Amino acid sequence: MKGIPDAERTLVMGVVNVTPDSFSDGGRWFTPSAAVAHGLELIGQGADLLDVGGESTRPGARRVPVQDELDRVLPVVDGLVARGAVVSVDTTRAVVAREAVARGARLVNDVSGGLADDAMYGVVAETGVAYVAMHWRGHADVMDDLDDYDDVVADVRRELASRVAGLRSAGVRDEQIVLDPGLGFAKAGASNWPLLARLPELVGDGFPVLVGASRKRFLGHLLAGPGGEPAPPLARDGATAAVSALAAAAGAWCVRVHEVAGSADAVRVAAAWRAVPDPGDEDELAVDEDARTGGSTR
Ligand code: PMM
Repeated sequence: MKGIPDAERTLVMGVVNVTPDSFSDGGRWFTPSAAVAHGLELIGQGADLLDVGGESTRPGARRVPVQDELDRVLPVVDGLVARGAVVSVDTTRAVVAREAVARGARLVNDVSGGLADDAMYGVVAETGVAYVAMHWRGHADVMDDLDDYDDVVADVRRELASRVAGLRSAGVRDEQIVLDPGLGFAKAGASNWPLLARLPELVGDGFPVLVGASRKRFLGHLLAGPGGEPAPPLARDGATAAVSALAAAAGAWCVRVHEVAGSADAVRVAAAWRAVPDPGDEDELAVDEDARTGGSTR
């Protein structure tokens, strides 16, 4: 099946990191069977799709050899696809994307937006797979030094627009493209909040938007204890769910989270919130009244 998965509400993507060192859940689901079991558990908690990744993007992380990434990711993609899950592969490598798509992955989630591998756009064009282009400026070992913006929202939108131009010229269709502001990637703490608060600007650019705030450092700093020490990753899930609600209310297509249950509730709250018609909009109210009465009141 092709195309970007869709629903009436914002989707919830559950994270399945098959890595020994991801910043919030490294090593917990490192064997294929543990990772598949974890993915199925996330579906039970309300995940609409699962993002399988074999390379940590934790700040400072070193690159993983390509064969190790393939060995980590492919058995998990196989196991989850066989159980009917909608699978996304979190990779910056064209060869990993190609193999995962051949095994049934429906989405390629590329945190580098294609900048890490020249062959990526060609694979996306050729396979017709849905593709997340995240805002990125460099690999994890250098990204903390690349946080220099005039206006972080305008700069991120402009850089994402250039990713879109590259995708189009490689033959990728607009219907395949999802954009992501890349929270925490070459973004110091304070740079993340404008990207969230001004999310409607990115949504307004016309592509589905994915938001990945889950357990990130800027939430740890927000929730710092009295001595200023950041809240640990596992203590950031309430704040993550709050971001999910607000992002969904702002029109995000999907939220990417480690703890699914809270965000599954949050996106439903946002959908109910958004479904209430604006009393200032008479056309919308009339349509709503028609829907309730079968159009018999006029
Ligand atoms: N963040 C991480 C990994 N993959 N993908 C997208 N599209 N957006 C993100 O914000 C994102 C991502 C880092 O978090 P992890 O190490 O906990 O998976």
